[in-house]
Amino acid sequence: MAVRPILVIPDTRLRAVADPIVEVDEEIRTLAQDMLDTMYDAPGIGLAAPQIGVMKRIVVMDLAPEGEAPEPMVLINPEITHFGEQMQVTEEGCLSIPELYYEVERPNEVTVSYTDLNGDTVTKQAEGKLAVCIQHEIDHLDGVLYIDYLSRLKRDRVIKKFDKAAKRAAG
Ligand code: K2U
Ligand code: ZN
Repeated sequence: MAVRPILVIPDTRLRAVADPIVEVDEEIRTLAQDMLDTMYDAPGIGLAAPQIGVMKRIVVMDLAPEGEAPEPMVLINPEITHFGEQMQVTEEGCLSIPELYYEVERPNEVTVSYTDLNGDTVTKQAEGKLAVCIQHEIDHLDGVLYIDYLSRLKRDRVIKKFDKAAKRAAG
């Protein structure tokens, strides 16, 4: 049980490619719980391991409506095996790019295959907000951030804002 610090851009670890997980052991189970604790504390509906500085291919999500029983999901080595034809535009945010929200266009439906905490392979079809979250989190495992889908002007404006804040914090 541990809430861990969430990295914020321009931390370079957010741009690295995470490593596959070879074995679902106690270390991975503890990491998954820490990620869920950190996500709920933020609060958020998803979190990828690189966002807490752990370069492993694992993401957590919980899209249960507020006030209802939590529905935690842990996806190890997730891969999208199919993208739907239809696109959807939704407003996205990111715990590593705090307090900014922009509209992003993504496929409305995906099929994702992953390993669960029991070590079993799961294949799941998702649409709507769950499909968005799955794509957003798996992007994090490849060093891709949702601002990369914005116009160059908007993206550069966001990067400049956080670069300036980082320089000020460094003194
Ligand atoms: O990866 C993250 O930074 C967690 C995001 C995941 C997410 C972003 C956009 C759309 C769906 C999921 C956080 O949950 S950001 C906070 C948030 C919460 C609800 C809806 C949108 C954004
Ligand atoms: Zn994010």
